[in-house]
Amino acid sequence: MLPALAALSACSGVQSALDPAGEEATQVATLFWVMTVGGGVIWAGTVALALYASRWKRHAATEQGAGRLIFWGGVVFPVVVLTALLSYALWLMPSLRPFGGEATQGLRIEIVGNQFWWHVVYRRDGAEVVSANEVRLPVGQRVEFALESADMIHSFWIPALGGKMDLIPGRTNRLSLLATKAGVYRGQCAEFCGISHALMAFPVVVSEPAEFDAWLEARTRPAIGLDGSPAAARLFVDRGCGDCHRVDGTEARGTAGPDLSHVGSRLTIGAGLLPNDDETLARFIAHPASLKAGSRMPAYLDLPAAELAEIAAWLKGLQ
Ligand code: HEC
Ligand SMILES: [Cu+2]
Repeated sequence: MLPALAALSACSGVQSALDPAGEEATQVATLFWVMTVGGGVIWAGTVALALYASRWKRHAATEQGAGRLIFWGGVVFPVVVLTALLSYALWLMPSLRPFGGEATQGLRIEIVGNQFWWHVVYRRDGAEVVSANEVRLPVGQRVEFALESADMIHSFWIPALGGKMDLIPGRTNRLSLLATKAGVYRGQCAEFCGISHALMAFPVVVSEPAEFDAWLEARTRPAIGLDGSPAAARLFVDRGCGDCHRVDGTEARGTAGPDLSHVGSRLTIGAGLLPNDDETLARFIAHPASLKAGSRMPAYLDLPAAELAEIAAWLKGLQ
């Protein structure tokens, strides 16, 4: 009973393919239920027949009668049922991968998978907004994704919105999603890519188009809190953080790590690892690998606590 309950509790919530909030995910969920019910009916029929056979008083069946049973029950029935289920699945396939064009209203999101974080670029009407480890989408608008990888094969999967698609080095894969319900969901890398693969997730925020537009527009400018602490901004560059991270409006121009231009406004840090606040930021910066094995960011255990707190507070202020 308990394992069954535990299994079922995974069927709702922010990362469930059975609790769809997008057009593609709804089709996947429908396909799942049709296949499950179809399989269930056949299973029940088989069990009923087996029970019937085990209780059946022996009486001679004619060879003709047995032949008829085998023909209808063993050939016609499975062929009809399997053809129907397969045709239904094949009929759904083209609509599960609808592509771009004018239907996407010009919003394109490029995702680059890295061990173990996501580089995210929004493009619309020539504007470019760089972010990381979080995806924001307008509700009711089709969005096109271009998926690439910088190292391993990763897989981009937002179960509540649609099916998964691999990120393959040297290739650009395309995916399109239409979110139908506003809310906060969770995406996850779905292809083993190294020791912290399981910790390579990201929040997905689906909001009303006007809210999304305002959010995107604000991201085209340097963060509000950029001048909050000139000392911390200086430290960030002097300590080499800027060699790997970009912060719009400063000298920090690195690309080996996530863009931190508006990191303070993200829901999580470390790709869905921890809630985003001063304390978790400081912990992550001091020793990423103790929170996330194999993390490509070096430890900063030699950084004085006061400097660490100052940098963390400044980053949290980058809204
Ligand atoms: C050698 C490159 C490198 C340097 C130098 C570096 N980082 Fe990082 N940083 C990374 C990488 C790679 C990640 C992604 C780690 C992961 O999630 O696995 C990261 C992640 C982060 C994150 C979490 C970002 C997010 O989107 O959740 C913060 C915050 C951060 N670094 C701050 C700093 C600070 C502050 C410094 C300087 C004291 C610094 N980093 C120096 C490479 C670097
Ligand atoms: Cu992975």
